[in-house]
Amino acid sequence: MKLVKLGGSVITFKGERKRFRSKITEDLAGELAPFKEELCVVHGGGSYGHPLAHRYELHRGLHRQEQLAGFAEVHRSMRELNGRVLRALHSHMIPAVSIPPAPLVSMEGGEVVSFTGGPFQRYLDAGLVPVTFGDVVLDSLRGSAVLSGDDLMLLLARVLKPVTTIFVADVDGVKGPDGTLLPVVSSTLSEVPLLEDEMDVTGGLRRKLSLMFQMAKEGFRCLIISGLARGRLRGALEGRDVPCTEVRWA
Ligand code: IP8
Repeated sequence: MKLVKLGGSVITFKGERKRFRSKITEDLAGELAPFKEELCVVHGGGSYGHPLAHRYELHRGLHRQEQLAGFAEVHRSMRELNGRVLRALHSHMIPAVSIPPAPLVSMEGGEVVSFTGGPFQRYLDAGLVPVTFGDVVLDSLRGSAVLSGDDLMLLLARVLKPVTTIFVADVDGVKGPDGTLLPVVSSTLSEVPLLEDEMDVTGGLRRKLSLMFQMAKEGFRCLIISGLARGRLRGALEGRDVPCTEVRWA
């Protein structure tokens, strides 16, 4: 089975307020379509999630009454984005069904402490394509936390045991200091050049990579590819050599 994350920077225009990249997402859905019998999709928040969650400081916990309205608004915005992703998948005859993550995840101090993955396997067994997404969730210590799509990739990989996990980004992969694409990034590499985005409420590229290293450590093949270059997602899913970065443990 294949586990694919459509990054928020690919399916939305990240610098703008709630702008969906419909053409790109539909093209990506077309590339996913041949694999619909063995597919689970996760998507990020992009401009539908991060700026709002940041504005209400939901990644820092619930401390003020007005944050409740913010919590509800971020969730609604993520549901809106999720509806658009579903529509793109449906336009390519992928039987995609939304499984919102919040009721299935318990968080404590910003860390996931339990995850119920059974529903995902049941949907897959029924021939459907489960689609889930990063969202605001309750946190037993802080009140609220932001669960990222990357966290979900690790949690789902443990349950679904995918052959390949693909992170679709708006860049070709990880670049070295001279700007060339690194075909492999290993956990022993001490200095990976990282660009941080201060609006990112789920830890940016640093946290993303550490989750990927964890996935690689647990034996999952983990690729970062560009969703803006046509055919790469399909090529990677077919097991062909495409420009990408593979994240490896050690
Ligand atoms: O873009 C974050 O998911 P991510 C979701 O995968 C929200 O980190 C609500 C910001």
